[in-house]
Amino acid sequence: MNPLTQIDPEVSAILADEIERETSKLQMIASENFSSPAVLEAQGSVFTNKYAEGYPQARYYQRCGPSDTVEQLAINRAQTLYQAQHANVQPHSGSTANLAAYLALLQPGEKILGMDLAAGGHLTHGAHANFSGKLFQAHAYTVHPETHRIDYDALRKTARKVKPRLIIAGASAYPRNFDFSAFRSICDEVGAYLLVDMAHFAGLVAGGAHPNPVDAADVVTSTTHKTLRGPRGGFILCKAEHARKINSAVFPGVQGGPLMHVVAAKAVCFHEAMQPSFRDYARQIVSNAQALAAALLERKFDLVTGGTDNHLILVDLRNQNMTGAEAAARLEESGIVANKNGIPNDPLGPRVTSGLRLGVPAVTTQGMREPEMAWIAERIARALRGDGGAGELEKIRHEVRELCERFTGGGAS
Ligand code: DSN
Repeated sequence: MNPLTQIDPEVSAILADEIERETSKLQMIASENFSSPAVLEAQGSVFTNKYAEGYPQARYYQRCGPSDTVEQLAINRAQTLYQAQHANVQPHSGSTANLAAYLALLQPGEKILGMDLAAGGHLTHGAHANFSGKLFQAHAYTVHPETHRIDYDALRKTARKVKPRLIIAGASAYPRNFDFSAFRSICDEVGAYLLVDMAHFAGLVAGGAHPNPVDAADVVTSTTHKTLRGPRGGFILCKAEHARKINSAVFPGVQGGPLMHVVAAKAVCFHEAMQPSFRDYARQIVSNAQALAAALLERKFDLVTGGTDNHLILVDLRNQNMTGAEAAARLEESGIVANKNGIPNDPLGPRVTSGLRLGVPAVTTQGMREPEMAWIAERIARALRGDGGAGELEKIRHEVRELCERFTGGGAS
């Protein structure tokens, strides 16, 4: 008997419900994935019990031998995987990684320049409601009004005018690659640090399917649970000259004790990402996203930037007479889980939106390939274009369940 079923049947039943949902619906939220049983085992391990404030060989608690070994292993693996001079694997999340990076490089009140939230940027890149917009003078760059790609000439002009101390490259809903050398040259011209937040595409970088930002950037921040397919958490890579400042900004600057069970799971995730099969996985993510984009374009959907270079697609729903909120609800009813998302210059607010963000990291982990992407595009078209009647959505939901039963490569089972 699983002790949880005896000790807390209520939570046990909720977990069973989550497993059922993860395995019977298509998980197409771009920032989600299925981590492996090995990652889940390390994350659910006895390291949950241990306090290890400090860093390997320099702890504030006794009996940290295994903690030192596992953290050093995670550090070494992260450095090797990304060819980085220094790694800090303690940030609890991408947000705390960004907070620590800012506090390491900047004084409160200094200027930062990040991608506008409304153009696909992230809250921690200077949104007014976030610490990044409250602690720093936040300025934003946006995308070209027609191509919806980053306009590097416009970015250079904005940087010359604003004179930020830090420029951030990275986003939550940008379907194209970043030109890191263009960012570096703009930073050099205006005397700014370059921070690359690779949270979304860290797995693609690890698998060689996206340019590596480590050389161009002063600091790279990331999460481990998106395309990288590890536990929920963050990490930071940087040049050796910033190592001390980054370490002391993470601990004791932003956090207390590291989550050693998550650090152990990060070590496993970096190990998995070093395997040759992970290169195939990363390449397949991009091929799947491009196949899904092509199939949606064939069905007359408008895609922001006209397609994708990475793991995600942003559908502009304005020609479908449907909001992002309606589309996401209809899709969930059909067994396809995605999220509403603002599009550049969205006329609707963030609770409604005119866009739908679709990601393929999780379905690629399950083993789906290009034919399944065309299959999914057809169901998306049926779900969004039909009359939305419960009968049609239920029919699609059954078809989706049958598809999911054939692809059980996910980590949840
Ligand atoms: N909330 C994440 C996403 O869905 O993109 C980013 O942190």
